[in-house]
This record gives sequence, C-alpha cells and structure tokens, in this order.
Amino acid sequence: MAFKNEYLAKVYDKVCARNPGETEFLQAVEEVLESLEPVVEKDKSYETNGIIDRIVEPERFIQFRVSWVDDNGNVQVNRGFRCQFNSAIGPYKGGLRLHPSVCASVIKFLGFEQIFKNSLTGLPMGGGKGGSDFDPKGKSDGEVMRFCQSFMTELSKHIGADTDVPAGDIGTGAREIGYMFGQYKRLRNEFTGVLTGKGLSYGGSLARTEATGYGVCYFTEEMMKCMKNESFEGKTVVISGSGNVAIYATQKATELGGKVVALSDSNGYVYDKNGINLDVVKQIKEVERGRIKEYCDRVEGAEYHEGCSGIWTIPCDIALPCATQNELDGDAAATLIKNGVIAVAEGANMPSTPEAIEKFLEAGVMFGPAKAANAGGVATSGLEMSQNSERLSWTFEEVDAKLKDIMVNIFHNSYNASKEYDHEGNLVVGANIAGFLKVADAMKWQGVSY
Ligand code: NDP
Ligand code: 2IT
Repeated sequence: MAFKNEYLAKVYDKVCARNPGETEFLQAVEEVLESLEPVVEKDKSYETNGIIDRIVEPERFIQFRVSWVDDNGNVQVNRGFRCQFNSAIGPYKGGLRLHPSVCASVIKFLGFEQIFKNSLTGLPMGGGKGGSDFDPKGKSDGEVMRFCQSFMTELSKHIGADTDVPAGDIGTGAREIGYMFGQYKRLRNEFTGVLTGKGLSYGGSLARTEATGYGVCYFTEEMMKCMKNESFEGKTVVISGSGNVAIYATQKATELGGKVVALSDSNGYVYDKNGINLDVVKQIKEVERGRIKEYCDRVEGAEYHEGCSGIWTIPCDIALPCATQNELDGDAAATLIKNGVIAVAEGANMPSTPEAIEKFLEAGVMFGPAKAANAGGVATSGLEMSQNSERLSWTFEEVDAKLKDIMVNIFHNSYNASKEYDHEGNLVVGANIAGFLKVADAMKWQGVSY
C-alpha cells in the first residue's frame, strides 16, 4: 500500500527497514497507519512531536532463555519474550501467549494492537504483550509448572503491579497464571496484583474468565442494533476456535437468542445443526483438555470435518473468528458474503487478513475489528486490578454490568470517530483513531521522554 501522506510513508518505510521479515507486525502497523491518514493530515502536531515515529517503536523489548527439565529428566530450552510497547496512559498491560508459533513479530504485533485496544477501554492501561514458543499441549502439569516457574524467574525482574501486568492469551489460562503468580510471590515476597486472570481464591475477578467472549457479543449486539436495527435473536452463528474466547462467545450468543452451529480447533471443525451443546464442549476443552473432534462421539447428528478453514463455508448470519491471526482470508470472506453474512466481529487478534476486511467493508457487512470487539478481556483485567488495589471483590453482576457498559461505549466511540473523520460506519478506521487520540495526547503532554 502506498501512503498518500508523506510523513506516514516515511515512518512506514523505516518500520519495514528496521523489522525485516516481521510480517505480522508490519501488517498491524500498516493497518493502523492507514487509518491515521486523516488525523495526521488535519493536525501537524503529531508530526512535529514525532508521535508516529515513536508509537511504532516498543519502549522496551525483552527476550530471554527459559530452561526447564521435562518428565524424562531432559533439559529443554524455550525462548521467552515481553514487549513493553507503550506506557503513555498507564502501566504496560497485555497477555502472555504460549504457542510454538510465538516469535518477535507475533509478540510485537500483539503488543502494538494492545496500545490502542487498552486505550479504547477508557481505563488507564498501557500496551504490552509477552509469551514463549513453549507448547503446553501434551505436557504434564509438572512440566507446565516447571516451565512457568522458570519463565517467571526472569520475567519477575521486569514486571510489577504498577509497572507491567501480564495476563492470559492462547495457551495461558488459569493453570499457567496460578503457577506464575506463585513463583512471582515467592521470588519477591509480595502478594500484589502483578497478574490478572488469577483464580478466585487468590485475587481473581469474577467474570474475567467469561469477559472476552461475552464482550465480543455485547459489542456485536450494539453494533447490529445501532447500524442495522438487528440483533442475535434467531440468527445462525459460526464461531471459530474452541478455547476461552470461543466458549464464552458461544454462551453469550446463545443467551442472546442466536444459534451457534460450529466451533473449531487447529485440526478441524464441528458442525451441529441443532446448535452447539456447550456443556459437552466445556467438558472436553476445560476439563479433559481434549480435541473438538471428540464432540461428535458425544452428540448425535454432529459432523466433524478436517481442516479448520472450512468452517467459513458454513452459511451463517454472524461470524465470530475467535482462534488466531489471519485465520479468515479473502476467499473465506467472499464465501461468507455469498452465503449472506450480515455481521463479523473479531474475538481473536487480527484474525481477518487485509483482503478479507476490504471485502467485508465493500459488501456493507458490519465489521467489528479486534481491538474494539475483543477489548472486554483486558477491560475486565483492568477491573481486576482495581479490585486488587482496593482489596475488595465485586459481584459477578457488578463486573458484568461494567463490562457491558465498556463494550457499548467502545462501539459508540469508534462509530463516532469514523463519522468525524469521514468514514462513517468503518469501525476499523474509527477504532484506530479513537484509540490513538488519547495515547497521542498523553505522549505530547509527557514530552520526548521515550
Ligand atoms: P485458547 O488457548 O483458550 O484457545 C485458542 C483456540 O484457538 C483453540 O481452539 C486453538 O486450537 C485455536 N488456535 C490457536 N492457534 C491456532 C492456529 N494457528 N490455527 C487454528 N486454530 C488455532 O486461547 P484464547 O481463546 O484465549 O485466545 C483466542 C484468541 O483470542 C487469540 O487470538 C487471543 O489473542 C485472543 N484474545 C484472547 C483474550 C483472552 O482474554 N483470553 C482477550 C482478547 C483476545 P488448538 O487447540 O488446536 O491450538
Ligand atoms: O489480547 C488481549 O487483549 C488479551 N489476551 C487479554 C490481555 C489482558 O491483560 O487481560
């Protein structure tokens, strides 16, 4: 893509030269900078303050060795990361991904997105992300514990309740957060809110487990109501993934009157024309740590298909990609459009390719980009931090009501920004601009310190 604005073109060229081969990071930067064209055209102070030059460069990027001993007594070595991208509006905040595909590019793309997402929540949180190429799949609890303890031994030197507060992401759930929290406490002799997504018995927030999936649905419901006077009621819904986000998106979409007919994992997808039985999915995924394929052995009439991308060929009204980046490409988007999809909202981070997004927008499909639609998880992490600071815990209903309020506000702030900058209804542009303005303003006030 060629930027019309010279300043943006110059910054983007430099990002490409400095981060060669980091395709995911460059994809995320390009999308945001494209959206900011009307903003930097209108107000030259972003250029004179070097805001764009600075916002694309992490404040700090830490990479470290994580050695641990497996159940056979063999030494294993993984690579750990923490990218502290931007602290203009609060302590760094963002999840830890444990997946073999984790590398500098993936962590930087996620950390960059997190800056704008966290800003959109309205809570005081900067952007960060971390993780490792460790694969928790197939590992014993003891192996996961030893990995997490070794990972935290180094990470503990860089984080803190007022500095940087990690949380879960792909491969990091309650078990991993628990082991990491225990190790941090032991190393620092401090019981603080240094991680979110904690268990309820030691400082976790009610509704954090459900928050991302619920939030995606609250956002989608508001988007459909305001843009086309539509709702989940009576709609057919396809949701990819079968992890934390997908499970609770399924729950809320069903509660709101939708029928979720498909879920997936990286091997394939299940189609259940009667509507997914979530108790069965929870038993397989949350209790047994099994594969989505097993659903068909337990639910009559359900079908399993190998290959995860086939899920987008199922006709539906609403599609919620909740697995991983670039899981929905231009061809998948064309098929969804042909089959009559009216709304797409991203539960995962950057699940739609740029070609897919272009097709949805061109076809007039309502499209909720990740940094707006999936911000409910980190927003509720922010609420967990508040509860930890005041040493109190709120009821499920209180947290859920605040989450809903935040998601409704994110939709309206994004929509209003899209309108103000002449892209009415384009929530990609709207969310990028609304998220950016607050961070950029804080950076200006704080001078050229980073
Ligand atoms: P989980 O680890 O709980 O689940 C991940 C799901 O995505 C699994 O079904 C997994 O299948 C599938 N998946 C992962 N990698 C791939 C891949 N390369 N190809 C196909 N499927 C894949 O993670 P979450 O549900 O927490 O996260 C899902 C997405 O949501 C991620 O993009 C994450 O960044 C994002 N997100 C998460 C938030 C949270 O609070 N947890 C908040 C905001 C965004 P398999 O088991 O086969 O790997
Ligand atoms: O991508 C995300 O927003 C998350 N994985 C949640 C981060 C958090 O700090 O709760």
